[in-house]
Amino acid sequence: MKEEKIYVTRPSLPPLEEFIKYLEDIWESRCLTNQGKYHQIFEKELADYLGVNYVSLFTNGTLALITALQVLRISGEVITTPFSFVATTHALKWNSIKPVFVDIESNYFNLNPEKIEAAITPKTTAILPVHVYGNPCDVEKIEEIANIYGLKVVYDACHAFGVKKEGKSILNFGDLSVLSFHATKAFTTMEGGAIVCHDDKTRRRIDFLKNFGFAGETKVVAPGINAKMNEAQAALGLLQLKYIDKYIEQRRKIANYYRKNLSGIKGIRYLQDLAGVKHNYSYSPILVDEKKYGLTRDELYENLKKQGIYGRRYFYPLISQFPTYRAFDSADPKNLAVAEGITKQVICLPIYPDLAFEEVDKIIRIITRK
Ligand code: T4K
Repeated sequence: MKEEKIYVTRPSLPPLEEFIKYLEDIWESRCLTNQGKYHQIFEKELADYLGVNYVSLFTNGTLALITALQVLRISGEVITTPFSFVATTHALKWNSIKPVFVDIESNYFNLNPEKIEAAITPKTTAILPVHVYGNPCDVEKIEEIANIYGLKVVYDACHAFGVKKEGKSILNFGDLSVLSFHATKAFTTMEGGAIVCHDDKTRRRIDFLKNFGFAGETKVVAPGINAKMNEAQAALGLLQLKYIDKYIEQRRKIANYYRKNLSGIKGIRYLQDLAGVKHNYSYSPILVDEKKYGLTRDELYENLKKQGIYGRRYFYPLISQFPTYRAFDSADPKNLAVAEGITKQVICLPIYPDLAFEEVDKIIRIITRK
């Protein structure tokens, strides 16, 4: 039994020799960035893999989110969730957009569509939901509301790489979806991200905006930013596509093992897979019901830590509790009762393809106190 620390995640990487071949080619060509060969090939192959029309690669998910809002000229107020990583709301702030927090539902912790309409004002221009832990939002209901009120929908799909619903990529819903390929994600290019869109006109606008607004050697059409993925990362992404199915399959086995062994433990809830959904098992959240389990979430979190298990309380505190946002009316805990409850109960357990089952057993033993 290894006695090393076990973290919430650990990146999956292809054999180094395979990556070195790509690096040699990049060195030789001296083409390092600005939509080079690997950038172009990876964009195409990634779109095919994901089952979407167009992918535009980015430096990271945060810049992709900020740019996605620019692409659609979103302004005023945007309805979003407090139960996410801070980057979701920061992307609004960087566009001088006011976030309006709406509560989540208690099954999969995504934005509750039933609560959206009450938060719409004349200033609302869009909805920014998050497929939290890769579990799909109620995309049909969100689309219905967006259509009635003439709102745009940008999905923060940073956790939802490869997720499908009834065989169709979840990234095909909404106007745009944003991915992250950060080191902590199921699919990684070290840092990285992408915007997924449905038509070529939009893709071109995205490409202008991520390259300073250039639409030709001397033509600048918008105050764009520099958010291009470099060739080494694109090559890594290309290579990762060969292995991603294997990675996700291994994650699935670990998730099922946790679920089987934690079922029946009073006060511990492990999420069920959704019917008709191909999950990516990028996170492994449990909810700790203090009264039934006999320990608080934080006590269990500390117990795990004492034994070298570094789970994470994603997402605690809620975004709405950070100083930048807590003064907004919509950040009032009374408005966000479900999110306020879940944020105090959740721990994401370690899950990654290289996690050994003996390590998973150790985690289960600590939780079940056996
Ligand atoms: N929207 C959502 C919903 C997101 O979750 C995120 C990012 C974004 C937008 C923005 O996308 P990016 O701009 O990041 O592409 C991490 C990540 O930094 C962040 O990408 C991620 N979400 C968030 C949920 O988690 P931290 O501060 O918890 O990461 P850190 O460095 O503590 O890493 C966690 C564990 O992972 C470490 O204890 C060990 C392991 N690890 C980490 C890194 C960076 C490794 O083994 N190797 C590594 O290189 O934020």
